[in-house]
Amino acid sequence: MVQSLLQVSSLGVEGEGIWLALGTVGMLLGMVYFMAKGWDVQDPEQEEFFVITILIAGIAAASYLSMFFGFGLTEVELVNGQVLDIYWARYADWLFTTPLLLLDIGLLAGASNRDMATLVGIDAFMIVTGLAAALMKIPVARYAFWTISTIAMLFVLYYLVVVVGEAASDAGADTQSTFSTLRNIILVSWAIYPVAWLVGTEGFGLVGLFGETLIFMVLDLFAKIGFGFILLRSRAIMGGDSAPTPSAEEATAD
Ligand SMILES: *C/C=C(C)/C=C/C=C(C)/C=C/C1=C(C)CCCC1(C)C
Repeated sequence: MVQSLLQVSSLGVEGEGIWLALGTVGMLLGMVYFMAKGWDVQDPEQEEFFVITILIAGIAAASYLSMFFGFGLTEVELVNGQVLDIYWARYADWLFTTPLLLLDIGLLAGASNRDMATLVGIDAFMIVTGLAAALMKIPVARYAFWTISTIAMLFVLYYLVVVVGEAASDAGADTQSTFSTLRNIILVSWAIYPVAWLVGTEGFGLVGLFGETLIFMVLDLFAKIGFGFILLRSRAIMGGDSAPTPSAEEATAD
């Protein structure tokens, strides 16, 4: 049923394919912009931020394109007989892109390898338990895993603010200000994901697949392309943060 509808319309189960197409285009545009901007970057440390951020957009573009073609969509039949359409490909995307986003901000802040490993570990646990929540057949189990995943997310956000924030406080003024902007983007956008899951088809179903796909598309673009745009245009990356005096900052502004 799901497959044949997709073949006929290519627009998904509820027409959400339009948002998947827009998501694909948005990620590709972001990726091309980051590639163009990073084309003649020579400094290996700068290059690292470009490679990571281009990779984030590329992985998300591939994931959106695959979902647009109906790959990565599965049906979960609950014990009460209800059938849910779940795009599991999102979780495969997030398993790689959320650690890469944390790597970007961790490198910016100058966090230690040990702190980064902890952060990425909890983050991966959050995504895997989120996938488990989406695939469980027993409703109580779904909400139990949602709760576990959300607790892991709170740890990730806490760690980002306190531990990574502590590392950033030793950096120059440009780095500190870019760090707080990016940290706030993560705090605001990431916290909406579990809410979208809960009100969407995986949870209470207050919003259908059409609306849920739209919400995730906007969140994904903001959390990845918006994030990358601010990071890769920042003076912290592009302007050289070694001279934090106001006059020197003005002289190096692009
Ligand atoms: C680019 C993609 C990003 C930034 C995705 C972030 C995703 C999350 C923060 C997801 C969190 C979830 C929970 C905390 C509870 C269970 C459901 C999830 C996986 C949506």
